[in-house]
Amino acid sequence: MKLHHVPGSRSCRVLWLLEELGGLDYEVETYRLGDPRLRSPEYRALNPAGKVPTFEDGGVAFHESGAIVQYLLERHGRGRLEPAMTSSTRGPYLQWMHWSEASLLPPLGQINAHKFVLREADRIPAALELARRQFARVVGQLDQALAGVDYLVEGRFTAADLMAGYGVALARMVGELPESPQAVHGWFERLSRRPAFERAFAGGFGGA
Ligand SMILES: N[C@@H](CCC(=O)N[C@@H](CS)C(=O)NCC(=O)O)C(=O)O
Repeated sequence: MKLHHVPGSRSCRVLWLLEELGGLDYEVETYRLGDPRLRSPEYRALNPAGKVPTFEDGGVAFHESGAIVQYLLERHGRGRLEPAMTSSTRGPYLQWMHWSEASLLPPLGQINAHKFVLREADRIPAALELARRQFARVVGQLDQALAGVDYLVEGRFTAADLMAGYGVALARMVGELPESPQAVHGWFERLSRRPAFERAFAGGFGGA
């Protein structure tokens, strides 16, 4: 198995899970943000978007962090880190898995775009403020879900926490996590104390 990885990027979700599962034999190819190798024809053949993560296993390459997480759990999870298929918590678990990429990350992506990714001439201050308001709303949804509980589903750490936890980790890395959602802060402290989390995020943000 091989993970194509940029430190601090969504490939941290995959690295974090590989480390949580433990005992797996895998290789990591590390790039930096904006690395020209991600634009090469060889890499585009693996992932036409030229993004990370990309994952290779058994001669097959695929991408999308959530799909890779699901695949690894199906192959190597042995029932760990997710509710059983027949459990009543399976629906909420899948909801948070997908919410993490479909609802939490887009406003944060817009914040980053208008703060430092786009060329200065293309950055729009009003778009940055709008994205900040949208991000505060989705973080508020997470905070509501975490009120009075330690984790998103079944009161235990699952891959749903890992998927959403990456979004909060990224927001902190770029200084954009709102201060008010107290349950989110407590939950994130619990996540960040996990040894697998520490290993996955040890490379900082953006690579060399
Ligand atoms: N939905 C995709 C998003 C992948 C993505 O946007 N990756 C970013 C890093 S977090 C990337 O590779 N950006 C580099 C670029 O766009 O050039 C996933 O969850 O894997």
